[in-house]
Amino acid sequence: MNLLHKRRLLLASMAASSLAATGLVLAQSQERVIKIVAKKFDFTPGEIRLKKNVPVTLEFTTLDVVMGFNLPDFAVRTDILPGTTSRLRFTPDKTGEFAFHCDVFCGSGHESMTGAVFVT
Ligand SMILES: [Cu+2]
Repeated sequence: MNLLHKRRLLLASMAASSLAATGLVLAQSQERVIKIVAKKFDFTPGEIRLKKNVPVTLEFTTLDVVMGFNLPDFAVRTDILPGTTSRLRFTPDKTGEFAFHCDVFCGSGHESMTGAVFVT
C-alpha cells in the first residue's frame, strides 16, 4: 500500500464518520423534547404547543412531592417521582385544545393543578 492510497483510505474513513455524526444530530433534532417541571400545585409550562402527527417526548421532574400527569384525550399518563425523570412519548393525532391534570393527590390545592395541550 503506497502513501497516496493510505491517505485516500484515511480521508474516506473521516468522511464516513462525519456523515455518521451528521445523521445522529439530525435524528436527535427531529425528536422534540419538552421539559415540564411539577411543583405544588403547578406545571411549568402550563401550556404545551404541539403539532399534529409530530412525535414528542414530554420529560417530567418534580420539585417536591409525588405527582401525576394525565392527558386523557391522548390516553397518556405517568407518575412523577422526586429525584427521577419520567418520560412520555406520543404523537398527537388530532388538533384542538386538550386539558391535562395532576392525578395523584399532592395536597390541598391539587385540584387546581391543570394545564392545556394545544395541537395545531
Ligand atoms: Cu396533585
